[in-house]
Amino acid sequence: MANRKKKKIGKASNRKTDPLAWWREARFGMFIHWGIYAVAAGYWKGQPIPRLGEWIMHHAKIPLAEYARLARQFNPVRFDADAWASLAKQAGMKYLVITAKHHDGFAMYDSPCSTYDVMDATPFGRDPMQELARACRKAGLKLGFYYSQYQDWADPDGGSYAPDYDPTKRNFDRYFRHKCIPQVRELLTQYGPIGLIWFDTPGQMTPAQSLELKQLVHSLQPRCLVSGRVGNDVGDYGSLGDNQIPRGPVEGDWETPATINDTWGFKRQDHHWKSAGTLLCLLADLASKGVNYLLNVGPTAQGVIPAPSVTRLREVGRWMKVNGQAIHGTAASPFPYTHDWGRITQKGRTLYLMFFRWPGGQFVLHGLRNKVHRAYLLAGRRKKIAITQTHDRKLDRHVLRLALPSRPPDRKISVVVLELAGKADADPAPLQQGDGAIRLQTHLAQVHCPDSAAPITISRGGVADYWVSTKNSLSWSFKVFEPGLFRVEVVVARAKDKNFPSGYAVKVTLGGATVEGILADEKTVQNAATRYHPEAATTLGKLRIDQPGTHKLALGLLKVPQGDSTGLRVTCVNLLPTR
Ligand code: FHN
Repeated sequence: MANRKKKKIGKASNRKTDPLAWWREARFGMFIHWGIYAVAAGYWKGQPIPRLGEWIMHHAKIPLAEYARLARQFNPVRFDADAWASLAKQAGMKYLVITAKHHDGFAMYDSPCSTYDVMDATPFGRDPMQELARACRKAGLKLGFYYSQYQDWADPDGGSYAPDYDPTKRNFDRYFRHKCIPQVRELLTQYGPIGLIWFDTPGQMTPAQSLELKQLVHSLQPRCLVSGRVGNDVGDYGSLGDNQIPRGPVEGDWETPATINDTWGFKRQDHHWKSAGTLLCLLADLASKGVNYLLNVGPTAQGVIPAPSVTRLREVGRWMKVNGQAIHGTAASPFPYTHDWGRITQKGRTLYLMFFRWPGGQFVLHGLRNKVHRAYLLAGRRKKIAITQTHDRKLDRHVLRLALPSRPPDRKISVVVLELAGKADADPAPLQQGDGAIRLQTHLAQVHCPDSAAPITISRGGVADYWVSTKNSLSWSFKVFEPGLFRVEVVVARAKDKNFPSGYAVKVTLGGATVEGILADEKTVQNAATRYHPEAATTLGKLRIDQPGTHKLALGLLKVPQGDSTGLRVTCVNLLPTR
């Protein structure tokens, strides 16, 4: 994940002067991973090769000369640039980013500085990037090129993530000057205006090299954006991790690249397609946090986007046709936390409530301080919804009640539009929600680190990272409206390629009472966001809150299992009403 400087969220973009304006408005784009790896399609010498399709050369340890022979079989006669652009458009996507060169080093366009490209090495004889550039212009989509600037497995000096890669035996700068820079120049001079260059995996590039690339792009096309993965914090916008869903709003301009099944490049054996409903939840979730969704398809070696991707994108498009205004041009939710029933975006004086689960009947939203002039459903006949608003001064409790129809107007995500008297103003404190639950997310916690040698850091994704000291703790202040007995649940995230942390003992203190216990993966959290970043919840016990008002909860660490260096990765503490 690339870091970058923080910028203000929800900033007004001036379309003419701000090169990021179109990108912020877009919110949704199509990623395309297409290369000669699609010929192998996840198999090598008859054997299925695990993990990502576009990494087959690396994972199956294929010698370059053998891998290069795939090019001779690459003849995508069914490739139709207009059909791809029109599918992206139908899905409600506003930009398209395609792999011009991935880590395998093979250029999917006519590259004058290399013969390892689609024109010289394949029987195809057409430049797909030229055709896509034309198709995107016609369809009104921005076109971006993915370019692997560091990894190049075909160049003797290119970078690699292979365990035996020895930078002292290679001259990366020679590759950088003889291949990378000339190819980036080609991409920006051969295809007309380019929306962005999507660099990836900067590896061991120096700040000077990253900056040189960025300046090259801007010198050739001043309005072309440079993705954060150019490295060393110099990109025009940031890229979160692959398939990463942050827990709360992310400050600045960010995008999540994501897969529609599990691979990026086509794999015959990957049938793990996300449903259109899941894709829409992810789109709404990211938009509610101010993050763009760059959703990938992996076309076959014949040039066809797999049918399951097409079906799903068309379904997404049907929803976007009716509800797209809740996504395009929106900013993150005014609430700093997520709601259990769905997600919120805002635009001007309008709020969009996107319901993943339709509550039907009376729906209660806490903490909206504005007067709501009008509420209506986006789907169907934009039916008006009756509103009641109250404010309890003593508790500073703002309640909005909506009288919703019993049946959801949309089978996937139903959207309720709220027209407000002014710009949305939400109580920033964590609040007890309409369903009685209190969800205390880590990104809203106060961090206490008396042991400054091992501080807890909260990641941009909203996870407590490297929490290994029993002297340190987290706490939250929150408002309770309906006191009672609550079940205390602690949710933790699993670190990449690791098991759930086991053996961590924690303590929750609320008022004078405490509950403690050892965290286990007793209940995995199932939602659209946890597929690649699993979470598990442990119930520690029950605690009573007697009075309405502001309360404070502290989470302490009692014991760290021996030999664990990952630390406790807490994402949330839930107080769930119980008897
Ligand atoms: O290694 C690549 C991977 O193949 C794919 O291109 C993704 C897309 O974001 N980026 C890299 C890993 O983060």
